[in-house]
Amino acid sequence: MKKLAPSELVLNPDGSVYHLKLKPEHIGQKIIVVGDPGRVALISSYFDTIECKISNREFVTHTGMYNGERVSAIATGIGTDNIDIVLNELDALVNIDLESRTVKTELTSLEIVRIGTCGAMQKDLPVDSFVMSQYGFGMDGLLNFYQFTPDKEEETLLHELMLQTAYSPKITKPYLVKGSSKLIEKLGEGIAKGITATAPGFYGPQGRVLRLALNDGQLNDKFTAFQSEENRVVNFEMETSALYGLSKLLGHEACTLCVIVANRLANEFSKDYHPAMTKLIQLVLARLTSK
Ligand code: R1P
Ligand code: URA
Repeated sequence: MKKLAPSELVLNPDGSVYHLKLKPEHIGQKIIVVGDPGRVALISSYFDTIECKISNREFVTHTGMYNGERVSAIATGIGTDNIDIVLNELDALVNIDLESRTVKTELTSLEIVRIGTCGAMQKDLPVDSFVMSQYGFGMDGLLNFYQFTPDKEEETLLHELMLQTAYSPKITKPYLVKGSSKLIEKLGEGIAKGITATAPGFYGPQGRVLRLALNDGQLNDKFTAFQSEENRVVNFEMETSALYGLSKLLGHEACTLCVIVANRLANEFSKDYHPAMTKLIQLVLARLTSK
């Protein structure tokens, strides 16, 4: 069996994984990931008991019990580059024997739910309401570094999106990945759903013009107008495509739910999204741990 070199699987002197600073015993099988490190303490404030709090850089982890289940809340920081680190290190914690540095023969599948904030791309999705990502449309390019073969449904929807938006190769080579059907069904009742456009930035990549002109200033309008059967683009954020892509490749279940903090069509930003975030956290914890 191939032994992973210290330069490839990087461990700290205490045996923890390099960036997350976690050991296998520090995480549960149910994981909630958030961009904002401050959101982790809000999540763990609802745990029945807290077992450990570990942090390094922006990667803050609290693990505890909720409704009889072991749950970890982990901050990823912003962006798909950080998702590459978090997903690979989480997978190493469960699927690589860190002592022998070899991949285990029996693999573990994690349930990973992202609770984020986002900007809505449809008029009927108001600020402070919730939206779930059925698909992640990646404009970030991360998955292009890995061998990924989309299934027929993903391939068809990607083709349709690129066609209807006349997506320019000058921007990036996009990809599209479906979220976990199992988690979407378990967590999604009564929540608006659709395609999430994951951008490699908050400003230009999401069509925001402060002082710089864009290569395609019409892209947001084309996302809003896109329609394919019942599918439409519902929101912009910055992590879901990579989370879905890497989870699918590594054999984990993943889905994203967000509080809408901006409605780009109404030119509106939430006056205070924290009450809505608190509600979403409670809803996800209850549904994720329901038997
Ligand atoms: C941008 O403000 C950040 O907020 C969103 C985006 O995906 C990006 O990370 O999510 P989080 O609130 O989870 O960070
Ligand atoms: N997060 C984003 O990435 N975009 C928004 O518009 C709001 C939150």
